[in-house]
Amino acid sequence: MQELVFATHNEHKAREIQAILSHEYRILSLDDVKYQDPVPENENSLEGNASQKAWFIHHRLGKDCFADDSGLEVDCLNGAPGVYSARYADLTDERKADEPASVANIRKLLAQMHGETNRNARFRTIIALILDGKEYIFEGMVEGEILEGRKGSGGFGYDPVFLPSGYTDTFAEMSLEEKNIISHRALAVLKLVTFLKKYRPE
Ligand code: ITT
Repeated sequence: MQELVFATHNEHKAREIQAILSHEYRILSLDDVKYQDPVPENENSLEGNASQKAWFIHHRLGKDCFADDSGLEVDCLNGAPGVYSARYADLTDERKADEPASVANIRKLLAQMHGETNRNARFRTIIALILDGKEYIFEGMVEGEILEGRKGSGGFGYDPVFLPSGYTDTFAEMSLEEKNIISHRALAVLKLVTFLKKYRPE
């Protein structure tokens, strides 16, 4: 069975993809291959980060691999927080001691958007795959809008303020199964999996 390293320390993400690809590929997380060091992620776009992480691990381990990066892009903020979604509040020191990042990030986002009528936004995921020395990019996207306050207690990150287009529930009000049908991450993974299932080396 062909092995594919997923350049993440997040076991949960790795196991999810393994479940879909169980017969064709063996997915190894960085912990599976005993790679403990951080993976650099200092580009200024999702594409740049996913690509940087995938090539970095490929060069370190000499193996086929893939990496992902995701973010929330808000139109009236010119695409922010985007690639900085995980540390949006930290960028401007707006996180109180002991406060979870997501609480501070949402507070900052709502303050930045106060009074804005154009609340269009999207979540985007990029996956970069290095296979037989070549790079392939997959994108997943979900359009929606940012509410004026939080709704729901599930999910993570910006889920309580993100209402996907055509739905009445925020991501934080959906079950994981419901979110996984329409989410940016699920759509990018589906494209990766479809590609891998059809792939034949030249
Ligand atoms: P890694 O350890 O895998 O890098 P991460 O938390 O950085 O995990 P991502 O790169 O997938 O996760 O996403 C970056 C940030 O974008 C994440 O911390 C959230 O703030 C936000 N985000 C991404 N996907 C999201 C989702 O489905 N719901 C809510 N927020 C999300």
